[in-house]
Amino acid sequence: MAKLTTLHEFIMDKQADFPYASGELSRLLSDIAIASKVVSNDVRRAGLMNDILGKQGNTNVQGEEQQKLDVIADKAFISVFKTGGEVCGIASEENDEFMPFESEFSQAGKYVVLFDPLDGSSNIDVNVSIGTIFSIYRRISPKGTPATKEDMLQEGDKQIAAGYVLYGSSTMLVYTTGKGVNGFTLDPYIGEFCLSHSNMKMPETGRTYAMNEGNISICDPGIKEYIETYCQQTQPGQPRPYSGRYIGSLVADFHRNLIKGGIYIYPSTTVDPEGRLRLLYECNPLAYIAEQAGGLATTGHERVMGIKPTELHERVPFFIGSKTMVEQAMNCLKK
Ligand code: AFP
Repeated sequence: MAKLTTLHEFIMDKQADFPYASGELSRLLSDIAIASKVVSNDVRRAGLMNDILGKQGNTNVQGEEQQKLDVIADKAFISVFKTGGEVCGIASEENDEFMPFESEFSQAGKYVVLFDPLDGSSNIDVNVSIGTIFSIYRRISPKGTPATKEDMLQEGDKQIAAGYVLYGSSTMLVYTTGKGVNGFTLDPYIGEFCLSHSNMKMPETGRTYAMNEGNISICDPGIKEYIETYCQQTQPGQPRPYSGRYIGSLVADFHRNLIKGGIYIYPSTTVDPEGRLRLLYECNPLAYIAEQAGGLATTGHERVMGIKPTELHERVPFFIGSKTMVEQAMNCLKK
């Protein structure tokens, strides 16, 4: 068997791509891998442990009911960020406010991390794939001071790195630092993420669409037109219409589309005029990965990563996936 490249080895090799790198980003990525192994272990045992599975008993700032695993994952990631020394503050989908770290040690860190500790939490109790999504920015505030809200509210274009961990049939970590996208599968025998998907490219088009079609009557008519015209009718030269696949965990739907080609749509609706997905914790990091892999991510009208955020928990309509499919959907909206 050929020798596997571990995530740690890969990160160290890639550090040479950034001539002035101090190693902090490399250490931060390694810390993320450690936290995700902890969360992966909890996810794998969830069905056996009453203290892991089920509702936490409170709602988060989005008004959504928190699951115990949401909180466990949130704490696991915050703990590695607080003790690593590279991060001066974080913002998480599970917390109302951003969290500047208090210690001098952390305030010397040059990065902030924004993350969704467990995306797709309504799938936890039914053993369906869920994931963690993260986004790393260089702080704007001076080193040695507490992190500020401005550090958190940066355009997606300013991301230094982004990625996700998918707790699926295997656990995978996929990330980019702006030089392509690479995926690592957790080998449970040795407890290491190993390179399994190098230089990932999203096919220019695909045959799968993911959308909560229960919302179709409360969307812009352009969405209905896109779904009916492009997805549900057999296209010239094709044997049948596209396949509809909606997991309800964005990270899992995105991962499938990244590998096989496809589109994920969460548009604005009359109930959620801004859409449902969070710009900072879900859309920007996946948009960075999509673009790095040759795909597109828009609100239906503009590039997601060009938006200047104004609020921590801001939502945007989201169209992400294979370039041609996203462009076709946007053309239908224009009409
Ligand atoms: P949760 O993490 O709160 O379950 O949200 C999941 C999510 O942000 C995204 O991962 C899903 O695709 C989408 O929301 C599901 O939303 P609907 O239930 O409205 O289809």
